[in-house]
Amino acid sequence: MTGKTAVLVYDTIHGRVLTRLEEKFELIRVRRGVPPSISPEDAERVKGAAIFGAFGADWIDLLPNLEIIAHFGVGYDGVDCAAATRRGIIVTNTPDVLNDEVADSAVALLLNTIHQIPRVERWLRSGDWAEKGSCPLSPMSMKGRTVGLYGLGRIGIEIARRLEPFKVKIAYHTRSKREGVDYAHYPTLLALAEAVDTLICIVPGTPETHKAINAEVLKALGPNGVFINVGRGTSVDEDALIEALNAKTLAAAGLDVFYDEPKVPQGLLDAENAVLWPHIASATVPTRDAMGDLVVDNIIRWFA
Ligand code: NAP
Ligand code: 8YV
Repeated sequence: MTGKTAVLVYDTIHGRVLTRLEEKFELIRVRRGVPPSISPEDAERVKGAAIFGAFGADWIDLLPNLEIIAHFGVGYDGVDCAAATRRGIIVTNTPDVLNDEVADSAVALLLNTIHQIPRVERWLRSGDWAEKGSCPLSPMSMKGRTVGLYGLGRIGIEIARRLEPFKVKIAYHTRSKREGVDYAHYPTLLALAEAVDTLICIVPGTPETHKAINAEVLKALGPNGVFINVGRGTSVDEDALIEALNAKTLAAAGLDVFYDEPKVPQGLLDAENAVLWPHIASATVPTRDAMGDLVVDNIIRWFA
């Protein structure tokens, strides 16, 4: 016991969070992804929690004096907010500081997918270029595309702005039309998918967006269609996506996020027309440090 306020942290949280929290708080480190495990004495002392991903009622109910859950990441989809709200526990997240990084990554993933960059790099590294000659062409191009954004919030708008110089048409679907933009707004996701050939998902994971990107939406993109996901994997019916990729009713997909991370279905791993990233859209040291600082600042401000 140190006399300092005790904060529970996942042992694998970004290092900057640990370093900065240690300066002011007593850290109670727990393992992520296992059933909750903490001594009753420690549980009693915990007043704050710095977490990422899942933090359910099983944890919240164990901590009688918890005041704040500071989530490392945008949104609250892993946190049982209903359980937190019942207890009057504040929940914070880390928006804005990663907008540019995630938007850059979204454009990179789109280009990687359309130009089949992982495949062409394998062609060079395997020696095929020297042995077999020029590598087979990508059937897809950015030229003439209409890009639909499912979500036009803090990150969505940054993606849209970055796409303008590519001379593509831009449209979007959100529940409320966004003020101050000229992009075409569609009232439903299906109407958007019918109007575009490229769909970028950047909505939060909520019950409303759960598996919203289904067989019908994917089919509407057409055989030249490209689907990019930098939002949440829970927004996608992955079985339908695998079927569309295999049947080539969809040309390609670029995915940074998956339904049940870190598990990636074999059907996606086997799909040559999919580019797969391990949830790294915000993963640079400067951006993760900025997210970590926001987690710590939220906790410091709360206890101040
Ligand atoms: P944001 O500013 O809250 O924007 C969310 C957008 O989604 C808004 O345009 C919102 O518009 C729309 N939306 C929400 N629910 C919707 C629904 N049911 N139907 C249609 N549109 C809906 O959030 P953000 O900061 O841009 O972040 C978006 C999400 O990206 C985060 O919640 C997180 O899940 C994900 N993310 C992923 C990474 C990564 O590493 N891959 C990094 C950061 C964030 P309306 O409210 O008008 O519908
Ligand atoms: C992180 C993210 O990878 O901020 C988010 O919402 O999805 C990513 O920036 C994640 O939060 C780290 O666990």
